[in-house]
Amino acid sequence: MKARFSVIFLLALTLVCLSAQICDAQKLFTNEVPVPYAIEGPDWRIDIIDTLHNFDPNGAVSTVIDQSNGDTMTFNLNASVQAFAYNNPDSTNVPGALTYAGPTFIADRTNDKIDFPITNKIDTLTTVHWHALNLPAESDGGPHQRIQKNQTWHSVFSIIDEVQTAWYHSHLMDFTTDQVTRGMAGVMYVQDPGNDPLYAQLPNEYGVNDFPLNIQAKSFLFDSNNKVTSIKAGEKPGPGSFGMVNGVLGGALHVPSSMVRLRMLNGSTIKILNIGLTRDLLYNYTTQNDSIHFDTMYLVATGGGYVDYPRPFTNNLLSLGDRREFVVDFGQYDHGDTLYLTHFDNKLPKDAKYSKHWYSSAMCAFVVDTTIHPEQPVTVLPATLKSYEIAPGPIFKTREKKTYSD
Ligand SMILES: [Cu+2]
Repeated sequence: MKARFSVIFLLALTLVCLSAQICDAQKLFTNEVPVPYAIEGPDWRIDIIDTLHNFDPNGAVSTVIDQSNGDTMTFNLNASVQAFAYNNPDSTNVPGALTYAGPTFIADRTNDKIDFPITNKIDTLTTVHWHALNLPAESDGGPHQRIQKNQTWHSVFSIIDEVQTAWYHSHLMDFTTDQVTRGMAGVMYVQDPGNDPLYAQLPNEYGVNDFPLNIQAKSFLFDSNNKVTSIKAGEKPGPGSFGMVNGVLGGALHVPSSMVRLRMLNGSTIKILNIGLTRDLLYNYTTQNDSIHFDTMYLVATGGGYVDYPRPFTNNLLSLGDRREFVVDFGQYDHGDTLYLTHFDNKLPKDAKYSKHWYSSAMCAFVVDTTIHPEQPVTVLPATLKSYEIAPGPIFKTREKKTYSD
C-alpha cells in the first residue's frame, strides 16, 4: 500500500500542479508549523506586545494564481512585518518567545480562582476576551474592558466549564478584526485529568500527539516588487490571500505514527473554512477537482465539549471562532508519508457569506515521523464519548424578540 501511495501521490501532485499552473512543490511546506509554548494554570501572567513576525521564514510560499485572469503571480512573503503577540513576561525576549499570537493556556477544571494579570505594552488600547468560558462579566474582557497603554488588567475567574477547547482574542470595539488579524488570538484547553475518564483515552501529550492549530485565512499588502509589507485587516479574497496554521504559511508539522489529536480553531475574522485531510497536494487552486483522495478525521469534540462518539468526517465546516477537535490515525502510515490539511472553498454552503471566491488550498502538511514516541500512544479510540439526552418538554420553533426602550 505504501509504494502505491507514493506513486499515486506523485501522479496527483503532477496533475494538480499542471492544472493549477503552479509548481514549486519542493519548497512548499518547508517551514515548520510552530507549536506555541503552553502555560498551565493557575500562575498565569501575560504581556501584550508589538512584534515583528515572518510568516514564511524559509520562503516556502511564493506563487499563486490570480483568480481573475488565471495568471501566475509571484510574491515574496519571506520578510518581517508588524504583528502582535501575547507572551508570558518571563518568556519575552528568550528563545521560544512568540512573535505572533499567544501561548496555549492549559486550564485545569479543578483549579481554584485565578487572578490573571494582563499588561498592555502596545501603543494602543486593547481587550482580552475569553471566548466560550463562563465567567463573571467583569472578567470577560469584552469591548467595555479596555486596557490602557502600560496598564495591567486583572481578570479573576474560576474554570467551571466542561472539558473543551476554547480560545482568547482581542475584543476591542471597532478594532477586533484588525487586532485579531495581526495576531491577537490564542488557544485555551480546559481539561480535567483527575475526573475525566476520557482524558487518558485520547491523545493528551501537548506538542507530541495533541496540537493546537490556529487556522487563519490571511491577506497581505505588497510593495511594487510584490514583497510583503504588512498584514491586511480582514481577509480579502484574491491574489495575496493565503491560509496559514499557527502563524506560518506553507508549514509542516511532524506527527507520531499513532493517534493524534488536532484541536482546530478557525481564528479568521471573516473566512468560513471547510477543512479536510488529503493525500493530494492542492495549493491555491480555483478549479474543481472531484478526484481528491480524502482521509478520515474523527470528530471527538466541538467548542461545547465532547461529542457522543468519534464521528468520521472527510471534511467539516469551521465557522469564525469555531473549535473542532479531530483525532487522526497516523498509525496507518509510514515514516515520511505526508497528508495535507486542506480548505475546500467549493464545498462551502452557498449561503456562507464572505466565503466565496477564495482559494481552495492546503494550509499545512502533516509528516509522519516514526521517531516521535508519545509516552502513552493511543492506538484505538473509545467507542463512545459522552451521552446526551434531549431535554424534556416542548420545543419552540419561534422566538419572541423583545425590544427595550430607555
Ligand atoms: Cu470570541
